[in-house]
This record gives sequence, structure tokens and C-alpha cells, in this order.
Amino acid sequence: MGQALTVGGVWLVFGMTVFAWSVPVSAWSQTESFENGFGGWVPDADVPAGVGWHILRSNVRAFDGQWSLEYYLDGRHDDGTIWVERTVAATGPTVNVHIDFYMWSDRKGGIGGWPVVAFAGANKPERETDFHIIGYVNYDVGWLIYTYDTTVQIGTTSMFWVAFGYSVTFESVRTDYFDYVTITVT
Ligand SMILES: [Ca+2]
Repeated sequence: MGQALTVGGVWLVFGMTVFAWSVPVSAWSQTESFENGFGGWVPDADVPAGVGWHILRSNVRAFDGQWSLEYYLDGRHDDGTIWVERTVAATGPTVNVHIDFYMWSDRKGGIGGWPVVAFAGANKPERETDFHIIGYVNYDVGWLIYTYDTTVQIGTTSMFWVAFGYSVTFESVRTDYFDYVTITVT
């Protein structure tokens, strides 16, 4: 990364030659802001039977543009994970995967600190235990960034899966907003 400075919360990177050196030519990156659809991301969940949840596009608030993903999960059974997932084309045998995205927080701390989770792997995620905890909701106020870095064994399929969402660890009902997910593969 080149030298950077922060102006009004926006990172400006200068010294583009230095910056370019830090990213291999083979790097692939894609950002989805959910302005015109799901951009290939598909909602999925591992929740007990009868538990209410949804993941919809919403224009209630957005980190970027007008739209984000609204996550709703009834956690009163104290169990469940919901996420969006997609495939990414890649050639192996291994790839380094970086995921980052933003989640809105209207307060800092408080009860009901659910874990925020992410996944990257060769097989489609199906269970809460497939995911890694990468942070917690409400760790500050505003649009909070969450990041996950891992290495994936590709195998022979020339693709892998990525996903992000959150899990219940406290009996409450939450509605939250996620936006501007970036996947980078090197
Ligand atoms: Ca957006």
C-alpha cells in the first residue's frame, strides 16, 4: 500500500506506482453495492424450523448509493445464522481471498452483540459452523467495516464460494443493513 491519509473519512492513496506494486497483476477484485440487484449474491440461512428471517434489498439506508441489504432475523430461539453467498471463478491450487463489507450500527455496545461472520471455501456453506467470526455488531457507531482474509484450496472446480452475514448469540430480534462488499483474489 502506498502512503495514505484520511480526509473526512475517505482514504486517499497517492504514490500510485508504490500502490500498484503491492497488488499482483493477477489480482481480481469486485465490489457490489446492491444498487441494481443482488449482483450474483444469494440469500441463505441455517436457522431452526419456524424462525423468521429475510435478506432483501432496501433503500432505508446505504453506505454507498441508495441501496443495501436488509438482514432480519428473529433470534428469540437463540440460534441461527443468515448470509448471502456467491461463487467466484479462480484457478488453483490455492488462492488468497480478502472480503470486506460495511454494516450499519446505530449505537455502540449494549446487549445482544451478535457475531458477524464470513466464509470462503471450496464448498457451498450450509451450516453456522462453516463460518468464521470476524467481529461483532455495534463495535462502534456508523457504517462499520468488517474484513476477512484467508487461503482457499481450489481443487478441480475452478471456483470457490464466499459468504457473509451474522449469527444469533443473544435472544433478540434484529434488523440490520449491509452494503458495499468487496472480494479480492490474489
Ligand atoms: Ca449500496
